[in-house]
Amino acid sequence: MPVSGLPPYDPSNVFARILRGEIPCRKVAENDHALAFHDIAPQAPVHVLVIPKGAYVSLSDFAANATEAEIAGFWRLVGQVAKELGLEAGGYRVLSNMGVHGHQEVPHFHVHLFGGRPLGRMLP
Ligand code: D5M
Repeated sequence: MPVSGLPPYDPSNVFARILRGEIPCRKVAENDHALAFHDIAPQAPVHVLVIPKGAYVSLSDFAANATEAEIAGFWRLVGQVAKELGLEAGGYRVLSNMGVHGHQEVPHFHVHLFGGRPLGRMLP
């Protein structure tokens, strides 16, 4: 049972379809547990999405139900992508929208990785 307040995982969501190869993505990197690809509507010079390969509807679902290996693999890929895209020198931002109040649009857990310019102060 998801703990996010969102409906149960829907395998027809767009990120599940990307994982199954049914629709294309601009892949950046992947490992056994996670995939990173460019956002289709970038909000910064670098705007990458990192998603787990497992079926988790939200951050809360992932945090509660993913294995230690999945959690480690996911966050290692976030850090790896930031490094490989040259974001460590200037810095970057990682953000996850969760549920209705968080304005989550795609019901497969993901984080946004933004960088490539000063991002300003984050506002709610
Ligand atoms: O944001 C979901 C994000 O997913 C939003 O920035 C657009 C992006 N998106 C949606 N469809 C695609 C495809 N097909 N490729 C790449 N990026 C995509 P959130 O509000 O956090 O759920």
